[in-house]
Amino acid sequence: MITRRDVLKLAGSGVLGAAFAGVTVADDGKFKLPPLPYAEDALEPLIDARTMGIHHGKHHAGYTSKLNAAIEGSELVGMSIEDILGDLDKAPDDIRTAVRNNGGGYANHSLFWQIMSPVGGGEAEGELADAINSAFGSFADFKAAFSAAAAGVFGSGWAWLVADGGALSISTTPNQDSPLMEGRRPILGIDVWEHAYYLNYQNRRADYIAAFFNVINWERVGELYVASR
Ligand code: MN3
Repeated sequence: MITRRDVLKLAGSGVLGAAFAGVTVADDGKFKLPPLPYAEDALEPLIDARTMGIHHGKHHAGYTSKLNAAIEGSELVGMSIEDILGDLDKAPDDIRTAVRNNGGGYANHSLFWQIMSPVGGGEAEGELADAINSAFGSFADFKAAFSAAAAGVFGSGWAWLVADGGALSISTTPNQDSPLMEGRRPILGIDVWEHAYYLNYQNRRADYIAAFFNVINWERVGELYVASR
């Protein structure tokens, strides 16, 4: 007999389609901190190793453990992060804010590591390039609009490239909110919390955003785009 949790695990494994950014729920129902797909110093000098180590090993790990602590004993245990964030009204009142903040942080960073690479940069290719040209006019126009959105986030938050049934758009969210909370699928995001760049860039967020474009893993973003359709 296949249970709902089995189906969710199958979905997470890619057998039944693409779950959000490959994030899966472990057998014990707890979310796991996904390993970095490269060494902490792999994106040097654009993203320094100390920032990467703290960001993944402390911040992301913290969101993960606090998410697990928040949902423990609730009916959210065993659900995918996509399903949890897609209907926060399902979360009990006393844990909804914790689930929103830490579940968002868990999902956002799980995507963030994947869409960067030590051999990143360049431009989107294939279907994603076509979709970017269709939505924004050209890759350069997209880059300018995305960079402006990221620069314009007041305080802590994220800028996103979101796919809705194949159509692309740029959006921003405050804090650790995710487009998944609006039923929308992010395929690229930049973390503009100061913890993402302050050690290396201090107040120069624009320099960090420019550097980010030199580490974007467009192959992975393209896969996420195709999977979103
Ligand atoms: Mn962060």
